[in-house]
Amino acid sequence: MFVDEVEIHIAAGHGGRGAMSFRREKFVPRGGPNGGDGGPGGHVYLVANPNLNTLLNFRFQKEFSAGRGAHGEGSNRTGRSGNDITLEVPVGTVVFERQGMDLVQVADLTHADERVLIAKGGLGGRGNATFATSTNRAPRRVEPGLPGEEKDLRLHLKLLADVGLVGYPNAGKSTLISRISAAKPKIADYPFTTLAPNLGVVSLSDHRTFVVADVPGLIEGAHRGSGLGHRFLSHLERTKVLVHLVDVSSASGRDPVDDFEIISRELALFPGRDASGERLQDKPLIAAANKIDALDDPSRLERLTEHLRQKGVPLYAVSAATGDGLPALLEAMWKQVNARQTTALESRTSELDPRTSEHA
Ligand SMILES: Nc1nc2c(ncn2[C@@H]2O[C@H](COP(=O)(O)OP(=O)(O)OP(=O)(O)O)[C@@H](O)[C@H]2O)c(=O)[nH]1
Ligand SMILES: [Mg+2]
Repeated sequence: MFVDEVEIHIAAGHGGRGAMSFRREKFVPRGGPNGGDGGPGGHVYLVANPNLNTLLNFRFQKEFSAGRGAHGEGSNRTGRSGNDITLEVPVGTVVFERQGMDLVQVADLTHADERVLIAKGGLGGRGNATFATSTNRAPRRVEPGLPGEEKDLRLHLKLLADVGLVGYPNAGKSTLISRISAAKPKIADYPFTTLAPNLGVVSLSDHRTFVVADVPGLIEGAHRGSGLGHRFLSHLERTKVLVHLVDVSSASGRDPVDDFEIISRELALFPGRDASGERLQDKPLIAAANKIDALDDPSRLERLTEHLRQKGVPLYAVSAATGDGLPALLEAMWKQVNARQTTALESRTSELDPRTSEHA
């Protein structure tokens, strides 16, 4: 089951108390203080596991605590440290912390095996040995351990893909991803076959690879919650390019130009933005006229071609079923993905390079 939003409570461990103790040895009448420090409490970590693709586990368990630090002991023994705990989340998990009425983003795990310290354990208290001075050789002072951090977190999985496939249900999105990658999503001749996003890796010649996401189909009124609504579009927020699949066979019973316009409107009404403030409708768009193997009425494709020419949207005629036209579509996807990778890299290097700074 695909779960992309959960709320959990985490608690790091309390530090142990410092010990009050005095040396007791035969024939030594008044031994000095030897109470050790309390051990520190365990931390809570999050780590991105590339083999996970859902937050499902957090449906069943929502409370997590790291171990307490043990109390200090005599003979200057420091208490044992509390055990750390590490919670595994899928790559693409964004972490928010509830702070009063606000949710504040505190982490974004975008790389495999990325690890963040999310709640710190409390320090152990000092034992009485630490407080001995030349004037107070028998201190009776110890410190309690400090509490560990506790947090209410909301985990939101936003898949990381380069290309997002959008379109009406039944347009052939899952067929396409199964054809161009190793993904094996369910494919069937009825709407809303796909109920959760699928990711697939596309490999082209010369070690060129990119990740494609297939999300459940959209219908008119998705922004008001019709069909599966906008719910899964947040998984496209971080894509670089959108590919809009339009069924041009007559079997859809709809007009391809209307389909294109209706879905484009729904995309424009999606309020989500990526980290740079970009909305779905601002992303580069490629259109694909699908099912040309079943194109019984060529005028349907001609009208769509003319409509998109006027709008300046590139269109590729393909058949996800037979593979016709797919090499050109994949090259077009790669070109856009690569162009945006380069721009992202350039802007990052110019931030770092003092020569390109305005103040230089
Ligand atoms: N003739 C033909 N049929 C296709 C083609 N692509 C997909 N289909 C058929 O169209 C139907 C729907 O395909 P899917 O890939 O499940 O469509 P989808 O867009 O993923 O649909 P949802 O998951 O419901 O949004 C299936 O019966 C496919 O076999 C194509 O290029 N030609
Ligand atoms: Mg599907």
